[in-house]
Amino acid sequence: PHPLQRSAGIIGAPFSKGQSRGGVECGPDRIRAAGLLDRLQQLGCAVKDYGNLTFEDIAVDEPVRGSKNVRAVGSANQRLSEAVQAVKKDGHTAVMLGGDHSLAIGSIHGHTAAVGPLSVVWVDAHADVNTPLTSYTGNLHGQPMSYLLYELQSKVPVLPNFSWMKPCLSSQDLVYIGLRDVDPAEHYILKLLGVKVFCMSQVDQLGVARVMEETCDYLWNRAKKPIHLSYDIDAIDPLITPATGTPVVGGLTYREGLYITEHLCQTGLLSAVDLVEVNPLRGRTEDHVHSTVSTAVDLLLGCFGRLREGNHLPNYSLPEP
Ligand code: B3U
Ligand code: MN
Ligand code: MN
Repeated sequence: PHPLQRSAGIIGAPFSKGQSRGGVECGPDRIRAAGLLDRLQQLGCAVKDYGNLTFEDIAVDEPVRGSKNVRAVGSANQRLSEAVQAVKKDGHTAVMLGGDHSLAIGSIHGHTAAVGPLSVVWVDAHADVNTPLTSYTGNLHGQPMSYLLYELQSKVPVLPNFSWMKPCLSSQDLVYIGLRDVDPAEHYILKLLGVKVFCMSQVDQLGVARVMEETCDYLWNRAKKPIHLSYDIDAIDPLITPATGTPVVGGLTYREGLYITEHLCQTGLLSAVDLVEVNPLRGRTEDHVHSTVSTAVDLLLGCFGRLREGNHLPNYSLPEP
């Protein structure tokens, strides 16, 4: 569909308790301040900003089996899930601005609750599929996929403030792109479940165009379902997007990162997008922050039909002399 037929429903999720570095809660406002809404509208995309979520303040949140802020993460994601459901019921493509990647729990849960089974494309340096029992760090932003996958249900303990959610994704409906920092337990899980992974070696080998063709062929082999794109900014090389909590060398180029969004937009199936882990406090210079935030905006514009060849509105006409 033409971008004009699309609309974006934007949810800010200023939440950082899925990891330990302050600043990622400033992501949504920085991305808006970089002109996201105006630039989407210039493309011909209708935009509704649902504002920033507010999160319950949880006074006592002791670690559970080594994992930190479990109650806060559970509660925040419950609110996010409801917000995403409301945006989908209003008919928009949902855009969730994080915040850390633990927010994918509520975003994907809410998206599925509203539209049914999904295909998920997870673009990240990391697999984020630790269970609370395999995590070295205790950070929930490294665990969201383990809560979402049906196949891991028996490996994830019951956690406080998570009773509102149930797994809602089959491992066959998931593709990872950009991986280059995967823990041993995560690697074991990916192999055990036979998850489709295009790690950075495969991006090198195949090129991003073939990766995207194979991603869609793989997902559509089952059925064409609405696509949820969960984009961790740390998938992109830290030379371009350094303002993030856990940068990893050897990432996607700006062009590869953008191509992923353009390709998914052209499928016409993109139904929700997460853009997470932008941390304005992690850039050493203002240039680093600017480069990170403007790349995040460009990725989102790619999701809504911005083309590098140029765009014009369908009612465009040349001025008469
Ligand atoms: N796998 C590690 C590191 C990590 C995951 N996601 C990020 N970092 N951003 C973990 O904490 O589970
Ligand atoms: Mn991530
Ligand atoms: Mn990551």
